[in-house]
Amino acid sequence: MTASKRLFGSADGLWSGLHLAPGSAPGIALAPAAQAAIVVQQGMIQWIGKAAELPAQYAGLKRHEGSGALVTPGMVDCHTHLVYGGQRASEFALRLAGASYEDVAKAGGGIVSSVRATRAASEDELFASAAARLEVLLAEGVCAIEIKSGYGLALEHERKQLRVARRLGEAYGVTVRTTFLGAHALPPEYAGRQNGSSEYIDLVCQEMMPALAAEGLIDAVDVFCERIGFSLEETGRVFKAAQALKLPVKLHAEQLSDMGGSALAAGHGALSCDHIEHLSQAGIDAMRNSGTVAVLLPGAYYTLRDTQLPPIEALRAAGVPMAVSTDHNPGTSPCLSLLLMLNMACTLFRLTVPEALAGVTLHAARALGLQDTHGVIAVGLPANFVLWNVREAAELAYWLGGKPVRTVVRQGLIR
Ligand code: DI6
Ligand code: FE
Repeated sequence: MTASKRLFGSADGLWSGLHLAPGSAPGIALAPAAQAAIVVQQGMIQWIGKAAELPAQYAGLKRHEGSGALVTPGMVDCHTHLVYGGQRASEFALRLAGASYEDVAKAGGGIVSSVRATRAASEDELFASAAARLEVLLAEGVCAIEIKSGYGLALEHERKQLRVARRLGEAYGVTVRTTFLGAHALPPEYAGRQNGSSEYIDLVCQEMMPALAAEGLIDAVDVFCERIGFSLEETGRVFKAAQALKLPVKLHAEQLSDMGGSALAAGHGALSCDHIEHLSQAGIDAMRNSGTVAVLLPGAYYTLRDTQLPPIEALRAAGVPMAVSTDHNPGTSPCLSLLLMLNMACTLFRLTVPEALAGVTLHAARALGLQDTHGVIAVGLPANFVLWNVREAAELAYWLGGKPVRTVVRQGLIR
């Protein structure tokens, strides 16, 4: 895949002939058949409502004809590891032959093999490969994306990844939230040392995080809290260091086992706990009390052929907001389609279509702390919305491999 260049036009004007997907514009309830309109001025949403109630002052604006398209907020992909060197198709083959994810990791493959390839790549090489992947996500209507580090595992290489993430945001006019995941895996040079894990966590907390935060490269901090990652105690140390720098936290929690990470994260006011297949009721209660978003990652569940479903019914009963994301990464979710995740969230995890749609818009925005600017269509927000060639919202989750996007408006431009 290679990156390509395109020219964009302004989205300013009157967008007419639209159908509003349910839940897309808070406070605006239209009958399914009612035509909606959106007014964009200087890249911002100026008005949205029933076309028949359009204020006269907007009637003469340049018109963008929707021709009955369904409109949703711009999609938000709230958990990705988009920037890395190489790829890991060979591991896919090993797993087909019976090896587990943990087997592959213990044998020196897994995350550490992406670390080798990421360290070996230049910043420009990482930019080019990630840009090509980003373009695929953007073409499906993604308007905001989280990008984690965690394949560098040394200051200069984590910096390189985060710088690429920032550059992608600027080059593509897409909102990028960077997450420092220095505590993703033990770097090879620390493996086999007596206190290697603890010493590496010291490096993460005392050197890497403060330096990268000072360079403005970190929007949030994450840890892989797992048997093959870092312990609860080490996770707590990383969170403490993040809080000292006033950085919000999130967590790869309870993916392969119940480590109690979600309750710890919730206790630190985490934005989100992600994966959570093995989440306990105590974890759910803690997340509800802290307003932490549950990020569901069906692509990893599917790729690993996991059989432990996240506790969807209990999360729903507790009122914990559920987001859905690609978890794009070269090991467990080489997925470049948020729409496919919408389908899998419904088919595999039994979310309803409105829940899944809120999961890739409203709740995904909240998982990134972007709830005031993304995830809904509302007056005063930057114009981020998608016109779809479908009649009803359920089609967005229903078609497998369809190409339903008609037009993407991102940061006030038609893409
Ligand atoms: N959980 C995941 O799903 C990814 N990282 C993590 O902590 C997998 C990363 C990889 O295998 O490269
Ligand atoms: Fe992940």
